[in-house]
Amino acid sequence: MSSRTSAPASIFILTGAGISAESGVETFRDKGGIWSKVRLEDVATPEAFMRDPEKVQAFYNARRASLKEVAPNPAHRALAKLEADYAGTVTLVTQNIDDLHERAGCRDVIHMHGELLIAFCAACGAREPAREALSPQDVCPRCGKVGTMRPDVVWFGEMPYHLDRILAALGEADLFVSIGTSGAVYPAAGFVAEAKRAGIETLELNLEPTEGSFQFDEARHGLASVLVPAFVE
Ligand code: BV8
Repeated sequence: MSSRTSAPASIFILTGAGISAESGVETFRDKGGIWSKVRLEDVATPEAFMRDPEKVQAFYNARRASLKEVAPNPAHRALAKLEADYAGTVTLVTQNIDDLHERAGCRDVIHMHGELLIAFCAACGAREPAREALSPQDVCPRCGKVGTMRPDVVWFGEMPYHLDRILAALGEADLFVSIGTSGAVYPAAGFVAEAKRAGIETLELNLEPTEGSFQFDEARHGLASVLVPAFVE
């Protein structure tokens, strides 16, 4: 790890939309980002899905389809290399619902906000691969209900996935690294404070300073495709 004298035993990494930006995946809160074009209340809440499932499915169908046109960038590949080569523990938690970490070769990615390529039945909890568009007319292959299949993503007001595993790993880490996230969405935005409370070293890698930068021991600013490989070297 650059600029470190002794390598930490356990690294906890949190990634956000910024790590996929140079792959061509839109971020949310940057200028021209997703939330400047559509209100999150209209597409990313359980209430929006109840009100207008066509609109919500169309929003996620378009994002799922666009995954076919993107590929992992050097930042994703650097983290895959870190996971493969590092002697200590690497925990990779992402807020992203794309599959670019996996396509770069990461084997254990914790998707705390779910995954675009999985469909979830709101009635029986069945999970199915979702490579193509979903529709409000879809039938759940397990329980047979119509209109209950939704993208397996965590909407605002819903509980993020794998929080027990995430918080346990954070508690055992020596270094917390936040990559390409504005730190605007909780509970992920609270991980840095959690890490500080636990006495863990903290590092932010982001294009520009965020509102939470002051909470980190160190913040490096620039492109993820440059900062992340440099960090891993
Ligand atoms: C919950 C998924 C109960 C699907 C998304 C206080 C405490 C706890 C909760 C709350 C709280 N206050 C409010 C809440 C509720 C709410 C919340 O946080 N609201 C915010 C708006 C205030 N949270 C929830 O509802 C969550 N559930 O709280 O449950 C609970 C309570 C206690 C403890 C546990 C649980 C559920 C949140 C899940 C929301 N789902 N979407 C989808 O993708 O459509 S959120 C959405 O934002 C994204 O999905 C993404 O995952 C998330 C984070 O965004 P970022 O990844 O950070 O992206 P952003 O655009 O903001 O930033 C990109 C950054 O990259 C920028 O800084 C930019 O400079 C940088 N960048 C750009 N290019 C590059 C780059 N960096 C490097 N290189 C580049 N090239």
